[in-house]
Amino acid sequence: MFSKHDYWSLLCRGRKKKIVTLIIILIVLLNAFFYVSMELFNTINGKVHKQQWYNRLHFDENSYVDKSGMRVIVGHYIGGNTGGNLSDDVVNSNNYSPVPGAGEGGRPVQLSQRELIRARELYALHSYNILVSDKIAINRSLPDMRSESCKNVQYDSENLPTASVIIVFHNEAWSTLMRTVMSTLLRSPEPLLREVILVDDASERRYLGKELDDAVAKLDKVRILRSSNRTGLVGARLMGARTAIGDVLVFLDAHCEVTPGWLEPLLDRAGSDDVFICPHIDLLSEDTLAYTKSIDAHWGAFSWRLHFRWLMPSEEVLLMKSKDPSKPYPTPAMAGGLFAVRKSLFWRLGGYDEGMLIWGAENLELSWRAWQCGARVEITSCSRVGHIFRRHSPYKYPGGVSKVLNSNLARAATVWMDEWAEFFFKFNPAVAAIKDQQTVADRVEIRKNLNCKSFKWYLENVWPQHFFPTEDRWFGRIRSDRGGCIAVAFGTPGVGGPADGVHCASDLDLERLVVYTPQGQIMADEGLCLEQGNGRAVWKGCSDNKKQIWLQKGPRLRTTSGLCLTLVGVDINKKSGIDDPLTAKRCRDNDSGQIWHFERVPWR
Ligand code: LR7
Ligand code: MN
Repeated sequence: MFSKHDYWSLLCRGRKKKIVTLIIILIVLLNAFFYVSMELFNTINGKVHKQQWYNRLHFDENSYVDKSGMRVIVGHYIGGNTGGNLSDDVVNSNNYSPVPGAGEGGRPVQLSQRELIRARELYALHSYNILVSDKIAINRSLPDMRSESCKNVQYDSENLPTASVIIVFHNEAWSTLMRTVMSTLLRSPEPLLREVILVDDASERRYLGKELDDAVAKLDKVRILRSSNRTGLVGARLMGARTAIGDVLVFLDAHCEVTPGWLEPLLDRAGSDDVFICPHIDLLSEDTLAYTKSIDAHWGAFSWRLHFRWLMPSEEVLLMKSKDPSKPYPTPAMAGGLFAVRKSLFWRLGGYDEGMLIWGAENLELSWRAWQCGARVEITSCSRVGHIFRRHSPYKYPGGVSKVLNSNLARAATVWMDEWAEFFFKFNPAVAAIKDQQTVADRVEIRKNLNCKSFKWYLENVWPQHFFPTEDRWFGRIRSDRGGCIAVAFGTPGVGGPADGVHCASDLDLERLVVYTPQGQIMADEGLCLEQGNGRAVWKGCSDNKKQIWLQKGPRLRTTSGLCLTLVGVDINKKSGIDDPLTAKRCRDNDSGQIWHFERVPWR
């Protein structure tokens, strides 16, 4: 018999033996290396894949949350595709199947790799993760989101007005819609909730027909109205409002979840009959449906192109909030979907502009009308409602997105904005082109009959921090003697971006034009001001900061400490000054980078 050793000795001896052993060890090592790298590759690849999916869902150059968390920007809608390559059966069936515990307490729901792929295929249907929504019970629990000071407020519940909650929808997901309804039923004090009115804006999905009727029939206080033609959210809300029997109309989007104590602060304030009161809108993640607190200090306003924006509120409001966080505070504009108003006030001020189609601009119109005609728009942090914010519109816009949006914007601007309507039209030719097709005589009549104030009054009194041009603000292009202009570079993601010399472009290019205030602020669209940073100048949210003051001394712009705004020449061969950094430097006699030409552009 051979021992192990003999066997080896038979095969090879001496040096040969050593070489074979080495080769075997090498093969084993190589194998291990290969295995480890394959694993690594798979993990990384898996991660990249996941991240790409996530990024694709989130990326939208018109909307972002600032890194500092100070400012949330809500973009205009870009029409998504409505799930064109999904089968009829998939589009029309309700796949609600709650998994015990999923999403309870507002926690996120995570999917397996396989489910993620499916979720991605289905995403276009609703522009949120329907697979996740279908796993979460329609009566899931949510945490009490109120601050301590809000919890301590005692409401005179006996004497609060009653609510008609109006929820309009077009092709909404069953689980999301029902969760909006159930959360309302579960978290509204019984005597205060008169009814929940669902208004179906001509949905095409099968599960929103009889199946929904049957579900609603089992619920006390809930009824459903159906519009036979697609009227848009304004038409649908009006349809609901006309039949409402409660004292206060409370509007909600069809993908909301209300939290404990949400209704009382709204009814308490709406009772006063001169205010449109909005809840604090929290976020329901479109990917995981996690309930996430949104930034505490925000109010609603709009950009030069009339895109709705969340901005930092005024110092005054911040101070008021810090003194008493439970006190409702004013906002120049509302987001539009979630608010309460006494029914009598809603109708007295002219309801809604029925000429507004499908989606958009009705929130600005209503906000301007409220303020200019003697009412107010406010937000109460004590009423917390979650809303799924979608980055793309999942439904169709008959006539085309831009046509619909532009005509709504044209109507709102024409009726309420006075001189600033001319500003808006001048720089938005596509809107100007269709403005004369709008018949707004009845809306102008309402403005006259209610004796409403001017837009100038609105800007000066409701939103004095605004960044629009005015009679006493210079407007135009500030061009460096070296060639570049002072403007936010294209693609700079808003707040905190470094400031460079930018291509000057044409008179109609809003992105290249700035407001120069008598105080010395250089303001661009989106409320960005040129600020001297540490070393470089940056674009920052406009504020009272002294570093945002640039005083005009002849052709120079000087900081309060006497430095000169300079377009620094990095490359001496480059004459244009484009992409060169802006900064404040010691003033010099012969630096062309410190010489600025003010080219006025009429703003209307
Ligand atoms: O043709 C339509 N018919 C409808 O019934 C189009 C829409 N709708 C319904 C729709 O199903 C939904 O329930 O109207 C509701 C609002 O539509 P969304 O959810 O597509 O709008 P949004 O949430 O993106 O847009 C905001 O701005 C809109 C401007 O027209 C409306 O005012 C929305 O109500 C408003 N939503 C909010 O304010 C929620 C908070 C946003 C934030 C942050
Ligand atoms: Mn919505």
